[in-house]
Amino acid sequence: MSTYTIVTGANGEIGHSLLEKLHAAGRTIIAIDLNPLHEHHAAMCTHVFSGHMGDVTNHELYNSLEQFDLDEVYHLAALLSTSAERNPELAQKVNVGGTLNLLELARKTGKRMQRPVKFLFPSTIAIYGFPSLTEKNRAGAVTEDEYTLGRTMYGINKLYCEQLGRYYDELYMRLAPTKEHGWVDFRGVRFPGLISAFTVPTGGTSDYAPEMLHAAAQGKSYSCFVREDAQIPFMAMPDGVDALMNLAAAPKENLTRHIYNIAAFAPTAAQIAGQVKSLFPDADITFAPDVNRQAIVDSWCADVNDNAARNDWGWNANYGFEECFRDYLAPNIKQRYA
Ligand code: AKB
Repeated sequence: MSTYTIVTGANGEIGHSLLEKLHAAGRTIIAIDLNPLHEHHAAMCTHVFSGHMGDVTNHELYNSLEQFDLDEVYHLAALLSTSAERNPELAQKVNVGGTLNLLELARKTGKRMQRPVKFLFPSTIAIYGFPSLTEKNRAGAVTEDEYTLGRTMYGINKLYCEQLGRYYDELYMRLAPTKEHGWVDFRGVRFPGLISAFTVPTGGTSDYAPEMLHAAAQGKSYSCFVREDAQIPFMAMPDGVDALMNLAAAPKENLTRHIYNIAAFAPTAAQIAGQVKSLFPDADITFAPDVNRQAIVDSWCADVNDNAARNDWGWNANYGFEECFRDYLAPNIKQRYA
């Protein structure tokens, strides 16, 4: 009998790349998303739940999912930082409620199968919160346990879900007479801003980097909503997807924590614009900071320390800043808009 890999948010920008890599790795995939998958991606999955049945807050969905034996859950569905700030109640419902529903599904399935279900959780640099730019710049690359005082609804949602995952893995219903914890093997990475050659994200605050690039590739002008000196970490999409899959494959006994920072490069917005212009010399990029979105970016860390991921499961990004633009973005994005 098959065992399945669930991907929620399968139609999102991480979802597309993850489906391709999981499919190439021979997984039997159940895709879940509010929006129907394009034929190309749907063909990689044995089951696709979309519309009302693709809503991670809909309990009917879980009645249908309980029949499947599961190896892994990649729970990508979420409202990103800008969308969550515009609708905090919906963010709580989707980001926290949806995660709780998926953790419950994983726990019940693990208990039924008598082996843990791996739960891969994309957390974020938005869980960090700096009260001032001076403090952010002084801190430099932060470790997982410093400055975890997120200042957005999204960051706070994700930080809570990191703790919820740890609770399900280590402590769930510790007063029960039977063993209820340990049926979920909870692992996650804190993603920086991700840059894909194929998709443009929606609803995030790190979106200025991919927006700038995709606008230039299409010959459109772009007005950047943060200052030229705004700095947060970024990563090429293939590295982000590899990070999730490599963490999933790591032997549990090597892991010293549930949530890991992962780093690749940490450019300023002006440096990103410089790289975009080196690919598209006619790019028309101007800077018109939006005070509120700028404040969100200023509250996030300038960079992360990823020593734990390097030591525990051999994390290492394939693409540095220049390689990302030269070897991954340039060839793929030119082809995409050709
Ligand atoms: C966002 O901008 O909200 C996300 C993130 C940094 O997690 N891309």
